[in-house]
Amino acid sequence: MSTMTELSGGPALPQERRIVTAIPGPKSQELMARKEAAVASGVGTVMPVFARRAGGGVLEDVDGNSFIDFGSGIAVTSVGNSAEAVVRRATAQLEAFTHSCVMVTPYEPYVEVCEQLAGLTPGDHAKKSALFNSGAEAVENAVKIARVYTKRQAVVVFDHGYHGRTNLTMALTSKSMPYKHGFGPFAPEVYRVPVAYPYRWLTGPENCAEEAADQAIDQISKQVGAGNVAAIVIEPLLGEGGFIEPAKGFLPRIAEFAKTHGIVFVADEIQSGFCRTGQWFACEDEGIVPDLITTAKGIAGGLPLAAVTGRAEIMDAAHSGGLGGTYGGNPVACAAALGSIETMRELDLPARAKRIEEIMKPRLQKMAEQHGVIGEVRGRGAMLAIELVKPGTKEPNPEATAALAKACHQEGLLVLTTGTYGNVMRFLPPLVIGEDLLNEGVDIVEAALSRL
Ligand code: PLZ
Repeated sequence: MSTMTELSGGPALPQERRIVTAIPGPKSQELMARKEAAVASGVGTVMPVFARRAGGGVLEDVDGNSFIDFGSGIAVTSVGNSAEAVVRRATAQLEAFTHSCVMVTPYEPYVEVCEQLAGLTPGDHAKKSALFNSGAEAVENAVKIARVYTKRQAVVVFDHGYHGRTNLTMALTSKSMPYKHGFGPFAPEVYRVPVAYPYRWLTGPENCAEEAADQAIDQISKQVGAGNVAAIVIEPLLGEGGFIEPAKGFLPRIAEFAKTHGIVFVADEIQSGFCRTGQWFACEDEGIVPDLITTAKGIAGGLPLAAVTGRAEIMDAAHSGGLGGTYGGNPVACAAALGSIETMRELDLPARAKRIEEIMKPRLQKMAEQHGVIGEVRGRGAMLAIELVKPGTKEPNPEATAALAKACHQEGLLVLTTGTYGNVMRFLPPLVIGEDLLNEGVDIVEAALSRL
């Protein structure tokens, strides 16, 4: 076993794949029947097994099956589940007090998380933060802050973008099914423009960045009016849209346009942030310094916490009492975040993410050469994906994607799909996963692909 697992500091959970029942096993089936009776049908499930324990690179179910984890609870447990520093700090906080509400009596961990965010996020300007419970709530608040600062209303988002499931963030999210269908009407003053998606750009990838930026800027200028735009919100590496890396040069053009017109440029790094792509934040790869950055997921090792961080003068534009919520920046979640950040620094998790790319990407690329069903391999760090197509075409192949995911699940690999067309298999292992497990997971994908 590689040192990666030893360094994870996780619980004494065997770092192995182990399938001892049919998937799902009898206990999971029993619980699933109870779920179906008691839990609203709208709350879906990717894998029909119930979790019992998780840590390092594995998740164990109630029947004793142990899965290699390539999902991290959707890019959340980057430091591993129940990471030592997260448990230690959160436990101490649980014993001290669980809640006071920062709007009633503040507490140090909240301030310390904001201090950490100021230091870690791109740019050396004065920064401030506000903390919330979920990614969607952070995005909503970024928009509120940008509107009050600019005294403008319009918000620009992109094709294939995902920003959440609340009313405003549904409006910002691109994909109808399952996120928006039947749930309207949606919030007004939201405008969607093209993103530089090289693989699917009509004229090919070569001029994609320039052409997409031209189109986006032209649409904003002509259809909205740059002077009406409060914020441009974009994921530097689009997650739910299909792990799309905007063609190099696109993001800088959009950021420059925002700057020229006094528009607040918001990087939504809820999925791509906190070491996931091999940097602390994905926008660093193109030297982008966003005015505001939204974070969640990886920030707190599994506890619900989210943040908006940005230029002090923008963050301070909201009147006192204008931002908040009962639970935002809960002390236990803040303590967990400090444990998570401590782990990321100590284990140099950006480097781990790069190492994961180094191991996985060439193997995925080799598979793509052998299997026409893989249209493209993409992503950075431990945010990697394969886009599946009908061989010989670029036609999306969601059926093959679903079949591949199911085959992997049966073999003991927890893996997720994504994408506007449901045809992208994404790989989001915990950054502390052992190299043996990582390779074993890729072996499973490879074998399942050959059987497809
Ligand atoms: N912005 C970039 O990735 C959450 C959604 C899973 P919440 N992505 C996973 C699902 O089907 O609900 C996400 C994101 C980006 C915002 C969000 C929203 O974060 O914490 O789920 O509200």
